[in-house]
Amino acid sequence: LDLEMALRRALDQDELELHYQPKVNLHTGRISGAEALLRWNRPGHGMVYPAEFVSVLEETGLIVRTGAWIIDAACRQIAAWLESPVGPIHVAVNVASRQFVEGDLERDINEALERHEVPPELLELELTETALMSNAERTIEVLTKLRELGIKVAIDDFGTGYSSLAYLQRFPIDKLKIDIAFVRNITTNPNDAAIALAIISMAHSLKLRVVAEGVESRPQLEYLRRNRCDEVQGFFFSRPLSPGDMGQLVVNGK
Ligand code: G
Ligand code: G
Ligand code: MN
Ligand code: NA
Repeated sequence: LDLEMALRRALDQDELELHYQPKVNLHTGRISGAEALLRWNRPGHGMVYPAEFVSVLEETGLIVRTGAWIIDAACRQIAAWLESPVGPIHVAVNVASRQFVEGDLERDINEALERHEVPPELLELELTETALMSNAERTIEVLTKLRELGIKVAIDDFGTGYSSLAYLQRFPIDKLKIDIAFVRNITTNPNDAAIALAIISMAHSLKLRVVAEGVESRPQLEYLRRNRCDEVQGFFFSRPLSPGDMGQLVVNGK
């Protein structure tokens, strides 16, 4: 309850921030975009990470208001980069299922894109399988409209949920993100490797792109590259960065 009150205050007082973890395109070797990750700069506590408060946002429904703030903040940042030497950056935001059901995600996104004059192609949404399944009809309806605008959709933490191949192809999506659990031991555990390879193969046969998250070492990266994974994200390349550091990394790589 204390945490809920503190989070309401955080929203009112502008204590939330987004950090950005780069994704690298394995075909070009260049930064292809970034995932926006929520941070709470809580007075007296320093930087607080989502593991400590996202569940409270979700349980209290505050995630709907926070989600709208996240989309607006991401679009504001895309616009700032566009007008700077950094240039166009694809930004992925995490979306919770309650945003589809209780919020008006389509309106929030349209307003943010217009307010900041952001091309929809630069915005990507990450949803978990659980979020997709919890209200499939409504989710498909909203995602279909958003994709008509040019927004990209990725399934996050893929492989940990219950999506069958048949189910997956009903959803209007562009990408799968292989869950960190299968990436962690990809070069040492044949079962994890088999799952990762199956996801890559399945994704490509459905014309979807594949991102691996949690890549921490060169052997993991090389294994994924050899096996035709399209993009990687993880500590090997970079931790989540402040907007300033993210922009600097892109500019230095040009
Ligand atoms: O940044 P970090 O690795 O600590 O994030 C931990 C978890 O919190 C991730 O699994 C991520 O999906 C979730 N998370 C981070 N930022 C957001 C956000 O903006 N919205 C939602 N719904 N979840 C987020
Ligand atoms: O949306 P999601 O929960 O998947 O967010 C990604 C989470 O994974 C963030 O909390 C981020 O800090 C974390 N993360 C990103 N890269 C790595 C990595 O290479 N190793 C580990 N252990 N965690 C990572
Ligand atoms: Mn994510
Ligand atoms: Na994830």
